[in-house]
Amino acid sequence: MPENIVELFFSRQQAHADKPALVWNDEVVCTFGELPSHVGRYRAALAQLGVARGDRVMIKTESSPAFVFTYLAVLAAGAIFVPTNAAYTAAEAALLIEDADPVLLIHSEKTAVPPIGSDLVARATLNPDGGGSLTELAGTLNPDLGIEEMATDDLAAILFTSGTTGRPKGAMLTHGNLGSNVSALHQAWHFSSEDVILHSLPLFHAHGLFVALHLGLYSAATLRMLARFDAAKVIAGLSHASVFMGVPTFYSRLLENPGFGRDACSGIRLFISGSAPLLPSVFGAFEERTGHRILERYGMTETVMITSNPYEQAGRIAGTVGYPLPGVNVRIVSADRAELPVGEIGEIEMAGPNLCAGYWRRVSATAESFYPDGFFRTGDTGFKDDSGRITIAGRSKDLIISGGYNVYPAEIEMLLAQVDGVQDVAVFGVPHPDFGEAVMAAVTTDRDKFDPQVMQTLISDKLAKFKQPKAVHVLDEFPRNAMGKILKNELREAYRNSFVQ
Ligand code: MCA
Ligand code: AMP
Repeated sequence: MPENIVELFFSRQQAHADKPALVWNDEVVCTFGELPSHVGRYRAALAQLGVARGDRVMIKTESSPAFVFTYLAVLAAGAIFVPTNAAYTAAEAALLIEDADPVLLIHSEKTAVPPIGSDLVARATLNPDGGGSLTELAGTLNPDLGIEEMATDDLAAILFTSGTTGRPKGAMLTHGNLGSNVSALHQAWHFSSEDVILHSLPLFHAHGLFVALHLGLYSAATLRMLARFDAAKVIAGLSHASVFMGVPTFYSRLLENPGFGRDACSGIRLFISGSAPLLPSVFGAFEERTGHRILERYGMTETVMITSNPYEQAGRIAGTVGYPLPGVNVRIVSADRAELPVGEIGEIEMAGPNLCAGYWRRVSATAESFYPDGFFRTGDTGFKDDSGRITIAGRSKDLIISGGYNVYPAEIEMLLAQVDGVQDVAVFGVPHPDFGEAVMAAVTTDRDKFDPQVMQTLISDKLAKFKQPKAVHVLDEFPRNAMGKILKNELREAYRNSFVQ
């Protein structure tokens, strides 16, 4: 089996040369036979821009077919792909640039990037319509069809995640991690070249990149791509597709459309949900409306996919995340890492060929989560039933998942604490009907010095929209335990009905 996953994809696509590979705005962009030369042109452009094996290439742009070509070109060159959310502010991006130390930053003209001169990174533009300096350069060059030979443990990508201390950490994913996971998913979810995947997830996160995109490329299944999730476009696109996947918000938004039902889903064999808990009420309403039981799975950026509900519809149970994927080992452990009996809630640990190689340039953070025995602390809690089926019970890490995006309270707390007059701050999640959880903040202040407008300006300047608190409450005092620690659970309870009944 080829180790460079680009070679793996291309070798599996060879027998399907005439089949559409990417469809964008209802138009075929290229067939699988044409895909390597598109990728080769971008590979040649990257070489001209100085990208060599082992270099990091950061991308901060919205989804497009050119994003896919660039991604594959970076990996074909043996370089390391570092995607970041296009919605991040320039301040957020600057932190990641400093950490990832890329040789090249590829960004769209509409996304925020730090001013030129603030770093030594070369830059190229790539816009959602496919235009920009990278595509212009690629268009002038002959394709470089070479694919670097890689070993299983060579890095393919670094994805930033889990800033529990306020600063994001880069999960280092290898070609072996990505190849093993897509092969397990292909098998578990019965993918074939007959499939057409309706893809509306952002490409800069693991779900859109390593699950949805990879399954299409590995299976030689057509990817019908949308620029972003839009319920009306998804409903129209479902009639041309066989598989759809997304975060729970996608499903609750589909259900908001009264006309959405069995007719729209007649060609679909599989709906998949993940990245955040799928409420049993949404699972039930979706089944009632469409006849489909959504298949819920569980994963992380550091591990790609870990568990999945069974493929057979009857085996999919609401509120559970199913069984470990082939080759993956999951344990439920106590605080001293002893394996717990059936039914007892503990921390979820996993091990397997999908577990990333650690956090980029973070030796102590790596040591905290990656044990010498090969297991990884997920920071999620859960339990197993007597068949081994896993249910997630909560999180031991302080994390809010809003619309499938992770928000780390520590990062926002550190920012709000900088505002003049703020004495103490707590950021927490409360239930939200659309995003699952919403970000909420509470502060105590010295009222003579505190100006809410100053705080609002800082929030808007420094934080991407999805991280911005939906409300900031000014309190006289915080609920605290005997040690003086703020009791976030009490705050969550106090504000639990802010957005839901
Ligand atoms: C947008 N807004 C949000 C979010 N998205 N606020 C909180 N949480 C969000 N996720 C803001 C907008 O800026 C806007 O603010 C207002 O909310 C409404 O925007 P709207 O147009 O409705 O939003 P949208 O552009 O339609 O985006 C919603 C979305 C998007 C489609 C659900 O957030 C999305 O694509 N989420 C998917 C994330 C994902 O791929 N996660 C996978 C991570 P205003 O009104 O003030 O302007 S990978 C992972 O988790 C692991 C590996 C796994 O298991 O998969
Ligand atoms: P990320 O850092 O974006 O990769 O997010 C990973 C986290 O998303 C996991 O540690 C879980 O807390 C959460 N997650 C992913 N899938 C599910 C799911 N099906 N149910 C509940 N939580 C999930």
